[in-house]
Amino acid sequence: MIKRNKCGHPPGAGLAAGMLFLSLAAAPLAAPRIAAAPVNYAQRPEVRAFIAELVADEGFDARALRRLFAQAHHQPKVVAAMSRPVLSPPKWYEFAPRFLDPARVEAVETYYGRNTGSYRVFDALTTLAFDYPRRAEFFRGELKQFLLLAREQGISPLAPKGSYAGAMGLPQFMPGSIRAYALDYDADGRVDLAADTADAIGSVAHFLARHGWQAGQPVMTPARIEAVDPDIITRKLDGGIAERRSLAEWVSDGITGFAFPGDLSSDPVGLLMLEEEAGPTYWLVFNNWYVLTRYNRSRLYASAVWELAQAIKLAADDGS
Ligand SMILES: [Ca+2]
Repeated sequence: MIKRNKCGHPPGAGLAAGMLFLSLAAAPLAAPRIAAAPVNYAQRPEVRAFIAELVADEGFDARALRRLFAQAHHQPKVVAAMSRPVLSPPKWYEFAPRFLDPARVEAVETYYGRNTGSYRVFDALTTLAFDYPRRAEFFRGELKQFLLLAREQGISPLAPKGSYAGAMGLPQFMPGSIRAYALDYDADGRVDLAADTADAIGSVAHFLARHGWQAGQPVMTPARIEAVDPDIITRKLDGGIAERRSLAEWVSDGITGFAFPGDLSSDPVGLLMLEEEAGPTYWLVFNNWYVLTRYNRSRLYASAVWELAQAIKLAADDGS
Protein backbone atom coordinates (compact mmCIF):
# COMPACT_ATOMS: atom_id res chain seq x y z
CA MET A 1 0.00 0.00 0.00
CA ILE A 2 2.65 2.47 1.08
CA LYS A 3 6.31 2.55 0.21
CA ARG A 4 7.58 1.95 3.71
CA ASN A 5 7.22 -1.62 4.88
CA LYS A 6 7.64 -3.01 8.37
CA CYS A 7 11.36 -2.72 8.20
CA GLY A 8 11.38 0.71 6.56
CA HIS A 9 13.03 1.57 3.31
CA PRO A 10 16.53 2.98 3.25
CA PRO A 11 16.81 6.09 1.13
CA GLY A 12 20.58 5.97 1.57
CA ALA A 13 21.10 2.22 1.29
CA GLY A 14 22.95 2.38 -2.02
CA LEU A 15 25.21 5.10 -0.70
CA ALA A 16 25.90 3.16 2.49
CA ALA A 17 26.86 0.07 0.52
CA GLY A 18 29.10 2.13 -1.73
CA MET A 19 30.85 3.49 1.31
CA LEU A 20 31.34 -0.04 2.58
CA PHE A 21 33.08 -1.00 -0.63
CA LEU A 22 35.29 2.07 -0.44
CA SER A 23 36.34 1.28 3.11
CA LEU A 24 37.09 -2.32 2.14
CA ALA A 25 39.23 -1.19 -0.75
CA ALA A 26 41.12 1.23 1.46
CA ALA A 27 41.75 -1.30 4.24
CA PRO A 28 41.34 -4.83 2.88
CA LEU A 29 43.02 -6.44 5.86
CA ALA A 30 40.73 -4.73 8.35
CA ALA A 31 37.55 -6.54 7.33
CA PRO A 32 38.25 -10.24 6.78
CA ARG A 33 34.86 -11.31 8.16
CA ILE A 34 32.92 -9.45 5.45
CA ALA A 35 35.37 -10.23 2.69
CA ALA A 36 35.16 -13.93 3.53
CA ALA A 37 31.44 -14.27 2.74
CA PRO A 38 31.35 -17.44 0.59
CA VAL A 39 30.16 -17.09 -2.96
CA ASN A 40 28.35 -20.42 -3.19
CA TYR A 41 25.55 -20.69 -0.66
CA ALA A 42 24.86 -24.30 -1.66
CA GLN A 43 28.19 -25.36 -0.14
CA ARG A 44 27.66 -23.80 3.25
CA PRO A 45 26.80 -26.18 6.10
CA GLU A 46 23.98 -24.03 7.49
CA VAL A 47 22.39 -23.85 4.02
CA ARG A 48 22.73 -27.60 3.63
CA ALA A 49 20.99 -28.05 6.99
CA PHE A 50 18.24 -25.67 5.86
CA ILE A 51 17.82 -27.64 2.63
CA ALA A 52 17.65 -30.91 4.57
CA GLU A 53 14.90 -29.44 6.73
CA LEU A 54 12.89 -28.34 3.68
CA VAL A 55 13.26 -31.78 2.16
CA ALA A 56 12.17 -33.55 5.35
CA ASP A 57 9.36 -31.20 6.35
CA GLU A 58 7.98 -29.96 3.05
CA GLY A 59 8.94 -32.59 0.51
CA PHE A 60 11.25 -30.40 -1.57
CA ASP A 61 13.76 -32.00 -3.93
CA ALA A 62 17.24 -31.78 -2.42
CA ARG A 63 19.12 -31.56 -5.72
CA ALA A 64 16.82 -28.88 -7.07
CA LEU A 65 17.33 -26.80 -3.91
CA ARG A 66 21.11 -27.23 -4.08
CA ARG A 67 21.06 -26.04 -7.69
CA LEU A 68 18.88 -23.11 -6.65
CA PHE A 69 21.10 -22.02 -3.76
CA ALA A 70 24.18 -22.28 -6.00
CA GLN A 71 22.57 -19.43 -7.95
CA ALA A 72 21.90 -17.20 -4.94
CA HIS A 73 23.86 -13.96 -5.00
CA HIS A 74 25.14 -12.51 -1.76
CA GLN A 75 23.86 -8.90 -1.59
CA PRO A 76 26.08 -6.68 0.58
CA LYS A 77 23.67 -3.77 0.00
CA VAL A 78 20.93 -5.74 1.73
CA VAL A 79 23.01 -6.25 4.86
CA ALA A 80 24.13 -2.61 4.77
CA ALA A 81 20.50 -1.46 4.56
CA MET A 82 19.48 -3.65 7.50
CA SER A 83 22.49 -2.54 9.54
CA ARG A 84 21.94 1.19 9.19
CA PRO A 85 22.02 2.93 12.55
CA VAL A 86 18.55 3.82 13.81
CA LEU A 87 18.00 7.53 13.36
CA SER A 88 15.75 9.42 15.71
CA PRO A 89 12.22 9.33 14.29
CA PRO A 90 11.02 12.43 12.46
CA LYS A 91 8.50 14.80 14.00
CA TRP A 92 4.92 14.48 12.79
CA TYR A 93 5.10 17.85 11.02
CA GLU A 94 8.16 16.62 9.10
CA PHE A 95 6.69 13.20 8.34
CA ALA A 96 3.06 13.87 7.45
CA PRO A 97 3.47 16.22 4.44
CA ARG A 98 5.27 13.49 2.50
CA PHE A 99 2.23 11.27 2.90
CA LEU A 100 -0.37 13.92 2.31
CA ASP A 101 1.12 15.31 -0.89
CA PRO A 102 -1.78 16.06 -3.31
CA ALA A 103 -0.11 13.80 -5.88
CA ARG A 104 -0.72 10.86 -3.58
CA VAL A 105 -4.34 11.76 -3.00
CA GLU A 106 -5.13 12.22 -6.69
CA ALA A 107 -3.20 9.27 -8.08
CA VAL A 108 -3.23 6.70 -5.32
CA GLU A 109 -2.96 3.57 -7.41
CA THR A 110 -0.08 4.63 -9.62
CA TYR A 111 1.76 6.39 -6.82
CA TYR A 112 1.90 3.33 -4.62
CA GLY A 113 2.80 1.12 -7.53
CA ARG A 114 5.94 3.11 -8.19
CA ASN A 115 8.38 1.45 -5.87
CA THR A 116 7.83 -2.19 -5.08
CA GLY A 117 11.51 -3.09 -4.99
CA SER A 118 14.36 -3.97 -7.32
CA TYR A 119 16.14 -6.76 -5.45
CA ARG A 120 15.77 -10.37 -6.42
CA VAL A 121 13.77 -11.63 -3.43
CA PHE A 122 15.61 -14.95 -3.31
CA ASP A 123 18.98 -13.16 -3.10
CA ALA A 124 17.76 -10.74 -0.42
CA LEU A 125 16.21 -13.43 1.77
CA THR A 126 19.14 -15.83 1.35
CA THR A 127 21.59 -13.08 2.27
CA LEU A 128 19.58 -12.11 5.36
CA ALA A 129 18.88 -15.73 6.35
CA PHE A 130 22.55 -16.71 6.33
CA ASP A 131 24.63 -13.52 6.55
CA TYR A 132 22.64 -11.38 8.96
CA PRO A 133 22.87 -13.27 12.27
CA ARG A 134 20.81 -10.82 14.29
CA ARG A 135 17.58 -11.80 12.52
CA ALA A 136 18.60 -15.06 10.87
CA GLU A 137 15.76 -17.01 12.43
CA PHE A 138 13.11 -14.60 11.15
CA PHE A 139 14.55 -14.48 7.63
CA ARG A 140 15.05 -18.26 7.41
CA GLY A 141 11.35 -18.52 8.22
CA GLU A 142 10.50 -16.02 5.47
CA LEU A 143 12.85 -17.75 3.03
CA LYS A 144 11.01 -21.00 3.68
CA GLN A 145 7.68 -19.22 3.15
CA PHE A 146 9.02 -17.74 -0.07
CA LEU A 147 10.07 -21.15 -1.43
CA LEU A 148 6.67 -22.60 -0.51
CA LEU A 149 4.97 -19.63 -2.20
CA ALA A 150 7.00 -20.03 -5.39
CA ARG A 151 6.15 -23.75 -5.47
CA GLU A 152 2.43 -23.04 -4.93
CA GLN A 153 2.41 -20.42 -7.67
CA GLY A 154 4.47 -22.54 -10.05
CA ILE A 155 7.07 -19.81 -10.56
CA SER A 156 10.86 -19.84 -10.38
CA PRO A 157 12.13 -18.55 -7.02
CA LEU A 158 14.67 -16.57 -9.05
CA ALA A 159 11.97 -14.43 -10.69
CA PRO A 160 10.28 -12.20 -8.06
CA LYS A 161 11.66 -8.77 -7.24
CA GLY A 162 11.08 -6.96 -3.98
CA SER A 163 12.53 -4.71 -1.31
CA TYR A 164 15.91 -5.30 0.30
CA ALA A 165 14.07 -7.12 3.10
CA GLY A 166 12.16 -9.38 0.70
CA ALA A 167 8.82 -7.55 0.84
CA MET A 168 6.84 -7.87 -2.37
CA GLY A 169 4.17 -6.25 -4.48
CA LEU A 170 1.99 -3.20 -3.98
CA PRO A 171 1.26 -4.07 -0.33
CA GLN A 172 4.94 -4.86 0.37
CA PHE A 173 3.97 -8.08 2.12
CA MET A 174 6.60 -10.50 3.35
CA PRO A 175 6.22 -14.02 1.87
CA GLY A 176 4.56 -15.38 5.02
CA SER A 177 1.94 -12.61 4.87
CA ILE A 178 1.33 -13.30 1.19
CA ARG A 179 0.63 -16.96 1.95
CA ALA A 180 -1.62 -16.04 4.87
CA TYR A 181 -3.52 -13.02 3.55
CA ALA A 182 -3.26 -12.63 -0.24
CA LEU A 183 -6.62 -12.81 -2.03
CA ASP A 184 -7.81 -12.97 -5.62
CA TYR A 185 -10.11 -10.09 -4.85
CA ASP A 186 -11.25 -9.41 -8.41
CA ALA A 187 -11.83 -13.15 -8.98
CA ASP A 188 -9.90 -13.28 -12.26
CA GLY A 189 -8.41 -16.63 -11.30
CA ARG A 190 -5.04 -15.49 -10.01
CA VAL A 191 -3.55 -13.60 -7.09
CA ASP A 192 -1.41 -10.75 -8.39
CA LEU A 193 -0.14 -8.35 -5.75
CA ALA A 194 2.41 -6.82 -8.13
CA ALA A 195 0.05 -5.36 -10.71
CA ASP A 196 -3.56 -5.98 -9.74
CA THR A 197 -4.68 -3.13 -7.47
CA ALA A 198 -7.93 -4.88 -6.56
CA ASP A 199 -6.00 -7.92 -5.32
CA ALA A 200 -3.55 -5.67 -3.45
CA ILE A 201 -6.22 -3.60 -1.73
CA GLY A 202 -8.38 -6.64 -0.96
CA SER A 203 -5.36 -8.45 0.50
CA VAL A 204 -4.46 -5.54 2.77
CA ALA A 205 -8.10 -5.36 3.88
CA HIS A 206 -7.92 -9.09 4.63
CA PHE A 207 -4.74 -8.54 6.65
CA LEU A 208 -6.42 -5.77 8.66
CA ALA A 209 -9.61 -7.80 9.17
CA ARG A 210 -7.64 -10.78 10.45
CA HIS A 211 -5.76 -8.51 12.85
CA GLY A 212 -8.98 -7.32 14.43
CA TRP A 213 -10.22 -4.37 12.36
CA GLN A 214 -13.70 -3.35 13.52
CA ALA A 215 -15.91 -1.99 10.74
CA GLY A 216 -17.69 1.22 11.67
CA GLN A 217 -15.40 1.93 14.62
CA PRO A 218 -13.16 5.01 14.69
CA VAL A 219 -9.39 5.05 14.16
CA MET A 220 -8.42 8.22 16.02
CA THR A 221 -10.00 11.45 17.14
CA PRO A 222 -8.50 14.73 18.39
CA ALA A 223 -8.75 15.48 22.10
CA ARG A 224 -7.58 18.10 24.61
CA ILE A 225 -6.02 17.96 28.03
CA GLU A 226 -7.89 20.06 30.56
CA ALA A 227 -6.34 19.15 33.86
CA VAL A 228 -5.00 21.06 36.84
CA ASP A 229 -1.80 19.04 36.46
CA PRO A 230 -1.41 18.01 32.77
CA ASP A 231 1.77 16.14 33.69
CA ILE A 232 -0.39 13.40 35.19
CA ILE A 233 -1.37 12.67 31.59
CA THR A 234 1.72 13.63 29.61
CA ARG A 235 4.07 11.57 31.75
CA LYS A 236 2.16 8.48 30.60
CA LEU A 237 3.39 9.13 27.05
CA ASP A 238 6.32 6.98 26.02
CA GLY A 239 7.60 7.75 22.53
CA GLY A 240 4.42 9.75 21.94
CA ILE A 241 1.95 6.99 22.85
CA ALA A 242 0.40 6.02 26.18
CA GLU A 243 -0.78 2.55 27.14
CA ARG A 244 -4.42 1.79 26.59
CA ARG A 245 -6.92 2.46 29.40
CA SER A 246 -10.67 2.81 29.62
CA LEU A 247 -12.11 6.02 28.20
CA ALA A 248 -13.56 6.77 31.65
CA GLU A 249 -10.06 6.78 33.18
CA TRP A 250 -8.80 9.22 30.55
CA VAL A 251 -11.80 11.48 31.14
CA SER A 252 -11.30 11.45 34.91
CA ASP A 253 -7.66 12.51 34.38
CA GLY A 254 -8.76 15.46 32.24
CA ILE A 255 -9.01 14.34 28.61
CA THR A 256 -11.87 16.18 26.93
CA GLY A 257 -13.08 17.80 23.71
CA PHE A 258 -13.32 14.60 21.68
CA ALA A 259 -16.11 13.09 19.59
CA PHE A 260 -16.78 9.50 18.67
CA PRO A 261 -19.71 7.42 17.40
CA GLY A 262 -22.44 6.57 19.87
CA ASP A 263 -21.82 2.85 19.55
CA LEU A 264 -18.14 2.98 20.50
CA SER A 265 -16.81 -0.42 21.46
CA SER A 266 -15.73 -0.82 25.08
CA ASP A 267 -12.13 -1.63 24.12
CA PRO A 268 -9.47 0.35 25.96
CA VAL A 269 -8.24 3.52 24.29
CA GLY A 270 -4.73 4.90 23.84
CA LEU A 271 -3.53 8.49 23.94
CA LEU A 272 -1.28 9.71 21.15
CA MET A 273 0.78 12.89 20.90
CA LEU A 274 1.59 14.23 17.44
CA GLU A 275 4.01 17.10 17.28
CA GLU A 276 2.90 19.97 15.06
CA GLU A 277 5.22 22.89 14.46
CA ALA A 278 3.12 24.98 16.85
CA GLY A 279 3.32 22.33 19.58
CA PRO A 280 1.89 18.97 20.59
CA THR A 281 -1.58 17.79 19.59
CA TYR A 282 -3.34 14.96 21.42
CA TRP A 283 -5.48 12.19 20.02
CA LEU A 284 -7.47 9.32 21.40
CA VAL A 285 -6.55 6.24 19.37
CA PHE A 286 -8.85 3.24 19.14
CA ASN A 287 -8.50 -0.45 18.38
CA ASN A 288 -8.42 0.18 14.63
CA TRP A 289 -5.39 2.49 14.98
CA TYR A 290 -3.54 -0.34 16.71
CA VAL A 291 -4.55 -2.69 13.89
CA LEU A 292 -2.86 -0.28 11.44
CA THR A 293 0.32 -0.55 13.51
CA ARG A 294 0.31 -4.30 12.87
CA TYR A 295 0.91 -3.46 9.19
CA ASN A 296 3.61 -0.93 10.03
CA ARG A 297 4.75 -0.36 13.59
CA SER A 298 5.29 3.39 13.26
CA ARG A 299 2.72 5.54 15.11
CA LEU A 300 3.40 8.27 12.52
CA TYR A 301 2.71 5.85 9.68
CA ALA A 302 -0.59 4.66 11.18
CA SER A 303 -1.71 8.25 11.75
CA ALA A 304 -0.65 9.40 8.29
CA VAL A 305 -2.49 6.49 6.65
CA TRP A 306 -5.64 7.54 8.44
CA GLU A 307 -5.25 11.16 7.36
CA LEU A 308 -4.53 10.09 3.80
CA ALA A 309 -7.65 7.92 3.83
CA GLN A 310 -9.73 10.92 4.95
CA ALA A 311 -8.27 13.05 2.15
CA ILE A 312 -8.94 10.37 -0.47
CA LYS A 313 -12.49 9.88 0.78
CA LEU A 314 -13.09 13.64 0.64
CA ALA A 315 -11.70 13.85 -2.90
CA ALA A 316 -13.84 10.88 -3.98
CA ASP A 317 -16.99 12.37 -2.41
CA ASP A 318 -16.34 15.70 -4.15
CA GLY A 319 -15.85 13.95 -7.46
CA SER A 320 -19.04 11.89 -7.32
CA1 LIG B 1 -6.78 -11.30 -9.24
